[in-house]
Amino acid sequence: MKYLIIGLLLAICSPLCRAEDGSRLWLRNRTEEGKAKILFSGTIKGKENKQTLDIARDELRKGWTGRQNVALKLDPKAAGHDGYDIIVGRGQTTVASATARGLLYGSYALLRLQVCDTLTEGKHWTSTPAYELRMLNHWDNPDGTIERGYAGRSFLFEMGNPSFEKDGGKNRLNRNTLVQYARANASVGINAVVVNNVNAKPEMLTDSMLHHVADIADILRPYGISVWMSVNFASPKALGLCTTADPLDPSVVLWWKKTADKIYRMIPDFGGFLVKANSEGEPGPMDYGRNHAEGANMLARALKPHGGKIMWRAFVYNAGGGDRAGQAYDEFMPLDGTFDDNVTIQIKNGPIDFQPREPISPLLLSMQHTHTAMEVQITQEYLGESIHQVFLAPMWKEALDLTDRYGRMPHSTHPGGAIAGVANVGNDRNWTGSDMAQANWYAFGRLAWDPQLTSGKIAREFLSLTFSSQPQFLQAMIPVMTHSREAAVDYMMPLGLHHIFAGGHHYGPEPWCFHEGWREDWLPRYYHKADKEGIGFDRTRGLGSGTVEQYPDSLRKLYADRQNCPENLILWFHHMRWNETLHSGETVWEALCHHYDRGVRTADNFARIWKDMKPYVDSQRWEETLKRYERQARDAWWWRDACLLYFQQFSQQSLPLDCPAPKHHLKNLMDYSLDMDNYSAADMKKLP
Ligand code: BDP
Repeated sequence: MKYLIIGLLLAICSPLCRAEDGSRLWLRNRTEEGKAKILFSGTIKGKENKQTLDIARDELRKGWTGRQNVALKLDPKAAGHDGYDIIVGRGQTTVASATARGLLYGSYALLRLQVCDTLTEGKHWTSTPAYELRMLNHWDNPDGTIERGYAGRSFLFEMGNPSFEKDGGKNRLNRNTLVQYARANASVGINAVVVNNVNAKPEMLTDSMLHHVADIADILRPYGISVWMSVNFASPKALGLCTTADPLDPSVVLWWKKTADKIYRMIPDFGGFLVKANSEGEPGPMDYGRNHAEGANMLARALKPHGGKIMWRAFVYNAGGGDRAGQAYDEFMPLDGTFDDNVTIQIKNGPIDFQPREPISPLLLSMQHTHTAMEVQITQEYLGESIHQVFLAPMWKEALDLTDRYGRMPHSTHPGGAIAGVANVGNDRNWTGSDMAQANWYAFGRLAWDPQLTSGKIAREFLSLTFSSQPQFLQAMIPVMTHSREAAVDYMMPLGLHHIFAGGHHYGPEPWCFHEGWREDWLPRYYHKADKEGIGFDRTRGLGSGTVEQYPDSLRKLYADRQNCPENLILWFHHMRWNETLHSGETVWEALCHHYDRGVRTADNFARIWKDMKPYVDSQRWEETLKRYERQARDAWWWRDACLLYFQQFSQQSLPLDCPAPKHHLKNLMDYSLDMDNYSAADMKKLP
């Protein structure tokens, strides 16, 4: 009896048994008020800085479990650019910075180190951010929906959902949700937020919406976060205030100037505008015969007196404009050097569109006289939404490393250096739809601060802070996370294949996808070009599209040469014969089969490993995560069978002997259509 009671008590008290809903993210190691004192020295000026310092103190008071006192030291000689120094001294740990924001970042860093490192006397760390602007781009719409969002609805815009409180008939922001969101961002160094979708509605610039955005800005400001907006280039015309949106028309210039003045009266530290122009049907300067620079500079000049900036996107491709992969370069390179100093060209990491693997965008490497920023996608539009557990740090590092090595304009050091990530958060309790997807939000912030961090280190930090720092758990799960992106590439589109998704939702495989009337470059066949001869997109000069020529010399030589082109991009740059031999000694067909198989095996293995993690994780998150790993493993088979059976029609070859027989029939897969609106990880029955 005695043992039963003790057992019951243990069970009730054990943190593993307590369900966790994931809402506390990686910030869950909060204790009751610690014993140590949090001290401060220095002279703090301004209300905002004081608020920021108060937050730093509060975080340490609640999160610091050490016995030593912590001294926050505002010191002009300490790390600048919002960086920090941490010194573990005798009897006291010091966090020093030249700015209040630096003290906040240093405090979060100390709390992280307390879990992920050992704080022995004499140790010290100095860290400054690589990018000045570390931005999240929300694709949230004023009606509360989120484009490519897989974590519920918007907590920034939805009027009337649980994130909002009714207030005398008016809907106001839920302050607490925004504070938690701000903490999460600040804890990983994110310091700028674009609140709305790049496919922007003109009504974003109405007074009531601006007031709403100003409210958001007030809450985020003490956390060091500036607020930005996406704007619709045709706003002055669409709102009926001008007869045109021509950027050279004086009435348009004046309208934007007045609008900017108004915004800065409401939000003095407003960051600026993000603009998607002349892309996928959005309006832009080219509607009036003007170029991107004329459009961007006109807006930039309206914001300049207030210190505001323009992020102008280079995601452009016109029907009939040649190889889609080459169009951003063709459109923007001739304009290099014509953009104003407060304009940054925001360029997706790859030349097409956030595919599981793309080569680096040649535009990112080539602009020399223009500020550029890389845009990555945190939300998993093309990587299994919030169902597949794919850790994206390895993918982003691939792009960051190449930009570092081959970029003409060292992206991280030029003034105004920026990086943007399309957010994966919504009003789901766990913010990101799945607990593991939080890792991608975390990783984006950490890499934006320090692109030199390894994926393994970021995974270790995330797992320790969010789930458990038990060595057995970390040993098992760090490799799962760091291999997960390559596994997804293997079971979705290996060897440089791209864009062979189902049209519309982009979740499942559909290499055969065809819709009457769709643009050719929205169809998978445009990208895989499978035929009796072989498979792959020839982008070399001569018979191919020639866009490989857009790369700097050393990369161009590498990619253009089918003998030396990295195997993981071979079908991106070359149309290969089915029986052509690769470096591995396999034929293209064999390699394709083996990659798909490896993906399936690895995904199966992830689910098995997670099953064994039960002792280390609370039941709620363990179960939710298990469902997703199992779903992912099943989807991997679906992908593999769909693609191999489809391509087999062209290769006319049987699967290699070591490949298992397919589980599905091609016809069933082709007849099947997934209703993504009613699809969830829990829903195991819906698959073919
Ligand atoms: C694509 C998305 C689309 C976005 C577009 C963009 O499918 O929803 O609007 O990118 O980045 O990946 O503008």
